[in-house]
Amino acid sequence: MIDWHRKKVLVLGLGRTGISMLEFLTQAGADVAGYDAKLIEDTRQELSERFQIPFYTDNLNSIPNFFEYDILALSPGISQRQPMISAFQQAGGVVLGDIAILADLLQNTESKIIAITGSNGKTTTTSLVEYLCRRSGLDTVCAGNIGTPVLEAYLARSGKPADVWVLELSSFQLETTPCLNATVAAVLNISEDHLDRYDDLLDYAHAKDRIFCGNTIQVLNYDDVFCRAMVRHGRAVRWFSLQQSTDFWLNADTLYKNNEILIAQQELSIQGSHNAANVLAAFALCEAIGMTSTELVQYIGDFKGLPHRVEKVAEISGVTFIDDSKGTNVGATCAALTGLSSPIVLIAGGQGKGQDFTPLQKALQNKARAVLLIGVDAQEIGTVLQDTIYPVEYCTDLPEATRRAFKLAQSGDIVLLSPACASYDMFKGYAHRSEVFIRSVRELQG
Ligand code: UMA
Ligand code: ADP
Repeated sequence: MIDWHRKKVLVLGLGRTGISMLEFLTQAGADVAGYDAKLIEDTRQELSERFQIPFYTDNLNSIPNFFEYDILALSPGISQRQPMISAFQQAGGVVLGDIAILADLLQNTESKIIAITGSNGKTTTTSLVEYLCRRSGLDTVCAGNIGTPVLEAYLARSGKPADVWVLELSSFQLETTPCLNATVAAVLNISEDHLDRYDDLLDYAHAKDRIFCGNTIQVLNYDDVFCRAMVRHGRAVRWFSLQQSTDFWLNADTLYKNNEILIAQQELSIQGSHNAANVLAAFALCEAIGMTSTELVQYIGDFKGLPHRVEKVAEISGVTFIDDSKGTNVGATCAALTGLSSPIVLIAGGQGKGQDFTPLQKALQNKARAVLLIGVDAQEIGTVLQDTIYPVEYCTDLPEATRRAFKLAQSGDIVLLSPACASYDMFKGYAHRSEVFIRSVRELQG
């Protein structure tokens, strides 16, 4: 285990993850300092009172004796490819993140780790696994990209060991995790996301593949070419598929384990084939830590979906309004469109993160009544939807787009908010974007 006592550690980024690292590291006796590119005076004062350590802001190169730290502890929002950070590494310094610190704490303990990544379906699958573990009576901690930083969760237990840690991990978090040593881990799928941070799709897929470091059982999507390439020599692998007979698969609206029927898709409360894939992956993960298919099938029907993910929010004059604000990349929006059958007025746009929007053409074909675009990268989406037979219009904000969508929709249609983009150009986050959408829909009702 890492001996933190008197280690000189600089924590980079003072959001929720950074604060949890400060808390853990100061308690562990490290000699800590903190940095955030945007540290306002009030926050600095608050943090200084709480931690009594030095805090820095502005540029990394303004930090005194930067190269004399032993370790840089990075928040996920900060890329280790920033020149100062890669220079630090090249000079022999260690760079790691909160997941690496947790992995170190849990090694040689009895706790199992179930880790989940992928471009889409992470939060749903993580919540499914957490739910199934809890229902089967396991003392379960769920943390990571889903919202609670892992060290915040660790400290909250005051040293009490858990049976299982269920971790949702982003590519950002995996970049700074040399070896997780999970009991079992899944990569659900790989499609374009975060290309403003990675060189290309392969570079992004490599970051996700790090989840398998250690003697970890691999759960992989047989339908995804990137996942198929992630099989590691000598490892146990559990495949799931919506197309092929594999370990866990879907055939004629029924979920199977090899040749054994598990459950009919219609008995699941969560809709769409993408959610069937999430359930198959969750089953494979839970079985790998010893749960039986009988208990998994017994519990799964009661799992309700999560908000902001293809969630019906209202019906007005025969038009159904669906909130998929969590559809923050092209793959997610395509999955949402594929799962819905009525004519759709799609509201999309926001921060495009360098994605190729072309797959939307096919997903919208024979389905779109109209497309309404908002946000900084609206034009980029509009460009790939030129020459379509349905109208593509630009709106100044989400309330205007919602009103216009209702005008264009006919009875029986769906108005779908599934932006294929991040929200930060116009909103505080995807939940805020949902709020604005739902408020706009309520005004239409009024
Ligand atoms: N900052 C810098 N320099 C930079 C960038 C950021 O100093 O170059 C500072 C910011 O000023 C800010 C702080 O870093 O004060 C924010 O740190 P952070 O962006 O790492 O955010 P946290 O609050 O610690 O939240 C992070 C995850 N955020 C990101 O990965 C961007 C949360 O995932 C996660 O829930 C949380 O840790 C707990 O693990 C959010 C997310 O958007 C939901 N994830 C992406 C996704 O799902 O697509 C990957
Ligand atoms: P993540 O945490 O990876 O963003 P979520 O479970 O929050 O994933 O789902 C986000 C969106 O991605 C959903 O609104 C849905 O449109 C889409 N989605 C969910 N699961 C899948 C999947 N397995 N494959 C493709 N798209 C999916």
